Amino acid sequence: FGQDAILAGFDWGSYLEKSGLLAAPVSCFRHAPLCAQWDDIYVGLKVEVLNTHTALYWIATVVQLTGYKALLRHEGFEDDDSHDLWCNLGTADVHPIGWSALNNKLLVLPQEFHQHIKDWKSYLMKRLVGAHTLPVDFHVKMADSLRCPFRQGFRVEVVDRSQVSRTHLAVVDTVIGGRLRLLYEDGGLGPSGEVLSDFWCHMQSPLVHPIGWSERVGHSIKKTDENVNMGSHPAFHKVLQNSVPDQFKKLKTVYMGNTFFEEGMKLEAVDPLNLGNICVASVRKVLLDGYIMVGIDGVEIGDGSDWFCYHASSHAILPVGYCESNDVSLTLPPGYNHTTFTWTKYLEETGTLAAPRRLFNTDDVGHGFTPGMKLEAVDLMEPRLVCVATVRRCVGRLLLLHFDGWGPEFDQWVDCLSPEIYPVGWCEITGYQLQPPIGPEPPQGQERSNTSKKAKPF
Ligand code: MLZ
Repeated sequence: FGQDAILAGFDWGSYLEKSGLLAAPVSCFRHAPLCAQWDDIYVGLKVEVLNTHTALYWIATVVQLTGYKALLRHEGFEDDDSHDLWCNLGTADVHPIGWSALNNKLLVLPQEFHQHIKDWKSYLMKRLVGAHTLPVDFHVKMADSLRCPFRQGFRVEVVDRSQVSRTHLAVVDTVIGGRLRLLYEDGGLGPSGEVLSDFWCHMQSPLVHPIGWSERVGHSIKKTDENVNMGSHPAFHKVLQNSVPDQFKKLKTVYMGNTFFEEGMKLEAVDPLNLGNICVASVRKVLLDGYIMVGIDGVEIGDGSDWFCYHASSHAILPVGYCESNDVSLTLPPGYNHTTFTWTKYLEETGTLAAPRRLFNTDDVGHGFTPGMKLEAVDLMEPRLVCVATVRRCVGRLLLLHFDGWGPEFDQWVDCLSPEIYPVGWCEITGYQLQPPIGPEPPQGQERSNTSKKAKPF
């Protein structure tokens, strides 16, 4: 599986035109390249763009924006959209006005115009007076934001995909657009040297940590099996280098003083293995630095191996009653049903307390996403895959993402600040493979059911 969008003939421009839907603007994605610059990018900007057929530059106007992609109309065509072209502003073929002159490139009037514009010099002057263009440092900023503090051979601690309650040492193999391909240190190699167990996540993912993190906060870590030799894989040929806290995103500091989460307290939590479900859950263990281990009520195996570590500031843990007040269907423990379940009764029955509301980070961050917006999003159950997706719902800072062409059982709740969601055109800029929608969209109006799709870890 895993099909490249370009090979499959997928094109964001025509896909969006067909569906009539909009892409989420780059300014919604705070970790994305050029997010901070995006206020200066708008419809009406003029740019110099390379004509790939003639290898010459000409001037064009942005007539539409979808993510990083701009629909350009060449100067001279005015209301004629027949030659409009989609262009990724993050790639190097689009420049501010004046760039050609500075770089000794020819700005050449395309053949087609010779007939109908007689005095094109004064025509152009008229069109350019008062026009705005890309910031001069646009591509420099772009390159800066793609710099990444990780390289092949860096060691990290990352969630163990075979047992989510513990971490495992891993080595960075590949970095694309800030996303890391990690190889578990004893992941094993197949008969032809292929890696049997890898894991992908963005360098700012909450699942990846510097060396020493597990021990410091009291999280369990799998011991590397020294008998498994990874020596024949190139990532292990490097002088391995331990990653340090400075390379990672700083989390909101939480004060763990007098009132903090306590073992046994109840809450609502996104099920780490079925990310479309928000479930009745319990705090199982309190670690240091604001981390807690959470178990999903009624389905725990009992040995703690299915607990999951969330930071107190995580979007994935919510106070009791959150689903009800936001009209989200809460996934109940087996044996309970929606007509009879109430939190008050449940807390009474189980003799437990609800975790105090103020411990949760449900701050509304004013994110700008709205239902229907398209984006490129990681399928966190197969985190190698960046897929064509749609925002289905927005609840506080949570977004319910739908993967185009896939059933509602694949939907996932993610934080609006998740580093695993990207603007339309991100894959094209970074060279990451984009997964196109498979097949046509399933019939609309179908509500997701609360059933587990698969109990397969990631
Ligand atoms: N092997 C998996 C791929 C699912 C990928 C879905 N991405 C939205 C399956 O077919 O179940």
